[in-house]
This record gives sequence, structure tokens and C-alpha cells, in this order.
Amino acid sequence: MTADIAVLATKLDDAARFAKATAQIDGPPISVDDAYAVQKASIDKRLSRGERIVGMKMGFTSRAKMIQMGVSDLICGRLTDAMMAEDGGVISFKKFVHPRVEPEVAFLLRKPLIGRVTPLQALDAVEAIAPALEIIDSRYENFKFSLTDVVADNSSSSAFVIGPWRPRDIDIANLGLVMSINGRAQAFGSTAAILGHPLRSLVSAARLAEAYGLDLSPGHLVMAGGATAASALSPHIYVALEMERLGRCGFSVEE
Ligand code: OOG
Ligand code: MG
Repeated sequence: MTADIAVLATKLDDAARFAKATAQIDGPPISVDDAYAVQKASIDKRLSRGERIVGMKMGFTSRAKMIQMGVSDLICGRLTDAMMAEDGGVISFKKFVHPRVEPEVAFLLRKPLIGRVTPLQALDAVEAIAPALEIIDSRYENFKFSLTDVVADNSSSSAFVIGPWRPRDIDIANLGLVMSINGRAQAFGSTAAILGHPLRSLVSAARLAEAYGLDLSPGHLVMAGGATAASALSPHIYVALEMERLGRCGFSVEE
């Protein structure tokens, strides 16, 4: 039986829109292809409400994330303009189900990137690199999901903050980073945690984009994936990321 793509897309889109958790997908397991079809159908609903695709995100590109969530395949999701939050700005806790934050690296593309590419070709397609924070928010109860559940749920993407853009010739292989909450260090890591080098995440993004029909065009962003485990958000906190050589970004959370 093929999963009812449209029904699942509505269920997940509604859960995100109304910030209300929904049950994991029940019945016989759906295929990964079907899960990406649900993801696309739910994002199409956002597009029909006027949102615009601005890029894609990668997930489970670090061991810390795989271990935290119990999923070990690389996944991706679509990013829209409505998910973009301002660096130094404020986000509203009540718009989310149970949001978490994780430190990432963002790429801005100047060339299309699709299919099998080398790390050098991937770097050549990059315009700039920035420190970034991703706010993930599983729409499933208790933040629990299988691989296909999370893919269908647009890989938990819900918002992101991008810091200052830096030139692509900065060596990002192994940059130290600290994510702090209210000034207290919450997670330490290195960009090397992202597949050994964040550029490998971009190479994988090009491959997944081709496999599942995502678009990576000039002007698009790619979020490389969390370098450390994610931390829970709560109202009245300030989250900051400080990354060696790339600089800092942050946001506060209100009720
Ligand atoms: C799934 C999304 C994973 C990352 O950076 O690894 C992800 C989740 O953890 O809810 O965004
Ligand atoms: Mg992430």
C-alpha cells in the first residue's frame, strides 16, 4: 500500500502551523521516497500560502546528532523564507511545539549545485560561509521519530539564524565553537564534527538534492547540520554561538 501522501502532508503542516504535537506515522512503515514526497507536499502547502524556498538543510551529519536522536542516515529538508529569523532578534516560544537549538555552519551558493560533485566543485559553488544556529522542532509527540517520520516532517526544520557572511576561502575544516545559553556555555565542539569537514555536508546536499528533487540554485542557503547535540529552548533565554574565525550570532526567546 502506498502511503496517503496528501493526508500525511496535511497532518504535519497543521501540526507545524498550530504548534501542536501529532502522533508518529502509524501503520506499515512508509518508504524513504514516500517520506520525501510527504515532505514536498507539506512544503508545497507553505508555498501556496506565499512562502518561498531559500535553500535546504542537512541532518544527522554529526555523530553527536545521530546518537542523540537514534537515527544514522543523512537526511535533508527544505528551508523557506518564513523560517529565517534575524541575527540578534527575538523568536516567540509559543510558535513552536518543543523547540531545540543546535550550532551549525551555513553556506550561501553562487552557482547551482546538483548531483555528484567533488568537495572542490562544492567549494567553488559557494559565495560565502557563516556561523548559524538552527532551531529544530519535531512535530511529533515527545520529539520521538523514525527515519521516515522525521523526513516526512521536513527533517524537524522550523527556524534558523545566520551570522555575518565570511569569504569562502576561510579554512572551515576544524573551527572551535561554543553555544551558550544566558551566557553559560551549553555545548562545545568543532566544525570537524560535521562529517569530518562541513564541505562534505555540501557534497552530500548536492547528491540528496538530485535524489529527492530539491533545488540548489545561486542565492540558496545550505545548513550543514548540527555540530553538537541540540539543547532545549525555553522562554526568557538568550542563545549565542561563537565560532572561531567565523564570528558570532544569536537570538533571544520570548513567551
Ligand atoms: C532532526 C534534524 C537533524 C541536524 O542538524 O542534524 C538536524 C532532529 O534532530 O530533530 O537538523
Ligand atoms: Mg540541524
